[in-house]
Amino acid sequence: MRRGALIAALTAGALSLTNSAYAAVGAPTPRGIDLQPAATQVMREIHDFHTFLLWIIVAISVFVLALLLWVMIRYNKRANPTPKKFTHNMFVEVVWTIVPVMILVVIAWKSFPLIYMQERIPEEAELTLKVTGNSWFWTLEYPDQGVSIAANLLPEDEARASGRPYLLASTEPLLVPVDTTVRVLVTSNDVIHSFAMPAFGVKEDAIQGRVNETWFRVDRPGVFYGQCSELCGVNHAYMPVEIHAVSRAEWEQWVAAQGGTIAAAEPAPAATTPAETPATETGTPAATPAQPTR
Ligand SMILES: [Cu+2]
Repeated sequence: MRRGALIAALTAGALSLTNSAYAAVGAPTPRGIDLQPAATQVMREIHDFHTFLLWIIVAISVFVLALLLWVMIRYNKRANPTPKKFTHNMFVEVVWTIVPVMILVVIAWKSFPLIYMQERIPEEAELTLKVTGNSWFWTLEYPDQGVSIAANLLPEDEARASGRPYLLASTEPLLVPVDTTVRVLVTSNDVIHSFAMPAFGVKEDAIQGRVNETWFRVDRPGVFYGQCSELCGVNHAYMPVEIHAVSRAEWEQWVAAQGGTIAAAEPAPAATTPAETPATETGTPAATPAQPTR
């Protein structure tokens, strides 16, 4: 299916859910070779870093190819019948040690800040999303709003009937508000899973007994798909994540429809991140009351 048709089909399916005008779709496309279009600043930076690495790889590959061709042509048996017998060259050895080290330092210089950016939750995080991996579905919760949904694989016949992508669509899409910094807490009820949303630049392991943290801030409405990205067992391929980014008003309507409550504006949380959220560790999300402070 071409991207345009895919967007149309997905939008039609999504429209019936939330009446939103979806502008974007984050999903794999047939014969696609590039990364998915970015929906967050982190993913844009990942795109840039990817392009930066690609040019370094191209330059090294072209250089090595040129050296090989030069040796094959200039120093073959016919062109160079009596080869020299030396075995060391101090200058060349120093160069081929120093230059790769410098290339690695440049790559590290670019990549370390990006890793830091991905893992450091901004202090102004406005919303907390708790993600729990189960064999084999996701529990997605907004603890402060008292909303919890279980996202299972949408059966194939239902997916085909509604024009949504089988293996990516879930029974209950999660809604997130656009232009909102969302703190994501990731854990597991059983084996190790991984919560991955390519368009957001998010991939975080879900580990039982641990809470891993990451964040995203979606900057445009759309339908975005991810999958479990850690081999977790027989149904690993059947635990998709479907996230709809919508306006704040639509998100609030959805929260209310789920039986949740929007607390008054949260005070900006301190830099301390919630290392302890044991209340829902068992995966049976208690009807958490709104927690105005954190
Ligand atoms: Cu999994």
